[in-house]
Amino acid sequence: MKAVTDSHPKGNAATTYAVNVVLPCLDEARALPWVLERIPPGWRAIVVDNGSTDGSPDIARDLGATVVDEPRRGFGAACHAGLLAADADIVCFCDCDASLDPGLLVPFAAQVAAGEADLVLGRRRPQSYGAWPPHARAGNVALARMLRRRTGLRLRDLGPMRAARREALLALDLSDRRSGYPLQMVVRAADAGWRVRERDVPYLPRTGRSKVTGTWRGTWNAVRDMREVLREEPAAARLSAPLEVNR
Ligand SMILES: Nc1nc2c(ncn2[C@@H]2O[C@H](COP(=O)(O)OP(=O)(O)OP(=O)(O)O)[C@@H](O)[C@H]2O)c(=O)[nH]1
Ligand SMILES: [Mg+2]
Repeated sequence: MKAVTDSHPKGNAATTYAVNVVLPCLDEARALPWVLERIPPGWRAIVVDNGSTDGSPDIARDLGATVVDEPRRGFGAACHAGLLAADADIVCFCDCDASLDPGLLVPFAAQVAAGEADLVLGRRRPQSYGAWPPHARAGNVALARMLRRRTGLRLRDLGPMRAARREALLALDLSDRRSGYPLQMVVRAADAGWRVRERDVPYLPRTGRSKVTGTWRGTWNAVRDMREVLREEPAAARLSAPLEVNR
């Protein structure tokens, strides 16, 4: 695999690192060409097909992506299968519905590679009214508030676009396989003392039919999964639980 050479933002030393982009995909045939042509040169796109029936995996393969099959439904199941299949130093995540441009992940990966952050998140800035329905925005504000209460982290969004080191991500041992996965990643990262940073990214209306945010059922399921994650004991308490049993 090709690695990316980038000059270090604070000095002359060049840093070389490989990047994989995990793209969870459920019936995104119409969005895939737009998404895959924006993968930065030298990066590997890992499209995780989650049981599409619209030909998405063949389209992704034809466009040069690595395709991983994850038969178990769920956003988290798809993201995690991509993380397990990745082999680069740095792993990025991006939705596969053309609402976010994966080309914008370059500074995300650079910030992680330079050691300036452990997890970089894209703060979605809607470019038109239709890009982000009001109920989803309001839910996100409430979620950011709950996250702050739980972890002390002051984030303004919990978007799907992100970058971190692969080995560190694996060590978080994420267990959610549905809509709570992105939140669990941030909560566990905060508990582990990671430096979490946000960068603005334009948020565009998705291509194709809405499955989560634009539907009541999808939104309700997402809220339920995220509530579960916030109920989880902090990492320290989880790890010390067996000792307490032995006392
Ligand atoms: N909803 C859903 N999306 C999945 C699943 N597996 C993979 N995905 C992909 O995960 C990404 C995010 O899902 P989206 O359906 O865009 O969720 P969202 O952005 O909250 O809401 P909408 O764009 O309004 O549907 C997309 O690229 C999906 O194709 C799954 O089981 N359910
Ligand atoms: Mg979407």
